[in-house]
Amino acid sequence: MPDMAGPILVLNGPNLNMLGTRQPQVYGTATLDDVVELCRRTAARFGRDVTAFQSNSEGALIDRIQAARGAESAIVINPGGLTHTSVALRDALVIPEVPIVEVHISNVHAREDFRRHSYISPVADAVIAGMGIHGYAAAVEYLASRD
Ligand code: DHK
Repeated sequence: MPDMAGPILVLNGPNLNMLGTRQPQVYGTATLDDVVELCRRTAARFGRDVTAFQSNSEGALIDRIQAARGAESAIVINPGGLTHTSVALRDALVIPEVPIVEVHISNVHAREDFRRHSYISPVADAVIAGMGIHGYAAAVEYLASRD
């Protein structure tokens, strides 16, 4: 089983590589590199490491989640648009058997109706939406301090 002090995996799905330039009025001006750096700094305060992965491909995300089993001790995931569509991503997320926090930069409940349903939330321990990139830091802090 996973080493409980192992790295926290920070996963980002489709279009999150465009953070900083994509609809900054919705997603802010920080880049994905800024997000990963914030997660690393937050984890370091708890003596923990972060591994990070982003893909626009559902299959690549699923492969990376499967590889987390026994390797990472927790997952922070912003699944992007796959939040609202992907049973396969949800099925993959239970494979590593680690705590999961689902993060959305925007408040998905204050946007289009289709963003209000998440296939991921039922398998997540916690869900954060609308805190901007601070949501990632809150997720890492929660996961690092609960082990
Ligand atoms: C990011 C996306 O790419 C959208 O598809 C989601 C989420 C919301 C976010 O707020 O981070 O609907």
